[in-house]
Amino acid sequence: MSHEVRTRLWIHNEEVDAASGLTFETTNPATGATIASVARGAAADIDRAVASAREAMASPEWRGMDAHKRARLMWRLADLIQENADELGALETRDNGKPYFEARKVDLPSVVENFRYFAGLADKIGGETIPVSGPFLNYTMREPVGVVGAIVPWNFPLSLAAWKVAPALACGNAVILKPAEQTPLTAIRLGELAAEAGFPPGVLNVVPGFGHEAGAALVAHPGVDTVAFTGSTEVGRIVARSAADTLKKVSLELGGKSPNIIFADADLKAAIRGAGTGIFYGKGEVCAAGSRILVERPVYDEFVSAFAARAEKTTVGDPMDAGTRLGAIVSEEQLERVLGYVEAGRSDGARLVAGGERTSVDGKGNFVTATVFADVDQEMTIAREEIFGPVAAVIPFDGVEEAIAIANATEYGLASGVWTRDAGKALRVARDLQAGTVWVNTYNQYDSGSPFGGYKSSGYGRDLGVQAALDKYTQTKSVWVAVDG
Ligand code: TXE
Repeated sequence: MSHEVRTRLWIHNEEVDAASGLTFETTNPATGATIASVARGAAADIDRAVASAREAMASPEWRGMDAHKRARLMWRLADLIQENADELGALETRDNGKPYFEARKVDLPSVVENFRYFAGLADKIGGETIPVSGPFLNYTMREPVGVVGAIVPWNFPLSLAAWKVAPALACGNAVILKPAEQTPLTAIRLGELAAEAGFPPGVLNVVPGFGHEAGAALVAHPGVDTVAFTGSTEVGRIVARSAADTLKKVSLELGGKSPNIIFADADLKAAIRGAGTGIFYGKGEVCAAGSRILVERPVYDEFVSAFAARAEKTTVGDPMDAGTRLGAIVSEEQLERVLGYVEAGRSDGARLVAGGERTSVDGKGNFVTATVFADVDQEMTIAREEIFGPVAAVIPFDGVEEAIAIANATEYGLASGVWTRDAGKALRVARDLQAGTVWVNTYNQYDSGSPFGGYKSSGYGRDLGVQAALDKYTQTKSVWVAVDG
């Protein structure tokens, strides 16, 4: 990689050390090697970032910027991300452990597309004129909310940052981005590229650091107007509670335990492929992972043996190798969590039909084999709790009613999948599932234009989509003008 890894805070378009002078290490989970020491942002740094962002929001350069120009800056940033996609993809792979082909061929193109999509929105944000009673002209204006705190996790560090930064900038806000402590590197680089694209100082600040330090300070800060959070349900609750003190709006994209329902009349080959993508893509460290695979009894045995064979063929390896399909689990801590769930599956009496082992590449790294448990009961821990790893729980069912009942018997409601050749059945199930996304005869599809977010304990608010962007990142002003006569 030719570009030097950026490791400091990015505030007011400059690299700075943390006020405390402290740093933390970020490691490559595929080798255990330290990649870099990163500045450990905390409350004093959040203060600096907020001051910078508020200055941007008050400045003619940003607040007064022509919307067409804002759109052009976003396009320029998209171009720069594309020009640097090899470097960013490799950095993401080193920091997160995901296969390079996922980072480079899936994540990076979607990040570029995201900035372009929302660049298109930047100069199309208008209000309404409303036919009110009386001699008045009434119209609305959609104004930026102000300073946005964006807190993102480690599973899709750059993509999830883009999901928040792109619409927030399109709507004219200033953003303080707090990446996860496990994967801070691409976010810092994004700050640098935004400056290179021409965004004025303070429009995008990046403060790496720990959740309980930088993250908590960002949520509590009175100078931050809204928080867009993706992470665990547990921390989502803490964020919502803390944000209440300053009455800031929050949006929460949290965990999931998504059902992927396979009916006996499905194209079974396609369903097996889809179930594999659903749980093994991204090492299963995907909030929408199809971690509960519900299979109708007539095809249950056939599915279990074919799916186990598929899991056995999911190649664990060096994330930089083109043939690798399962990379390294992001951290030692997460690996322990995943292995703990494998143990829970065993002791609860589920039948382990594939994987379930810690493994290594060249004797190193946090790897686990693609794991499938069959004969899982909805009451078991592995069917109720988010594992966030490549561990599938296969659950048998009889008929539509039971499928829907099992699918909805979870505190979560992020995503879901349905596999059937019967269109009426698919639509019925899509109607009755309590989930923010339903995929029919496919899985893990995303688009900048289609809203994504949860029902129930999977959170509230949506990422992506024009309406969600306007809801989250603008506020509405109603203007009344008395008209003569
Ligand atoms: O998440 P955290 P963790 C789930 C998944 C995973 C588990 C734990 O099941 O196994 O959560 O992961 C920041 N105030 N998901 O512990 O802690 C933190 O620094 C403000 C699902 O890594 O929620 C990071 O930037 N911020 C999920 C971000 O929150 C705080 C993605 C997420 O970290 C904070 C990640 C605080 N008090 C984990 N504490 C998904 N839905 O995709 C932490 N953070």
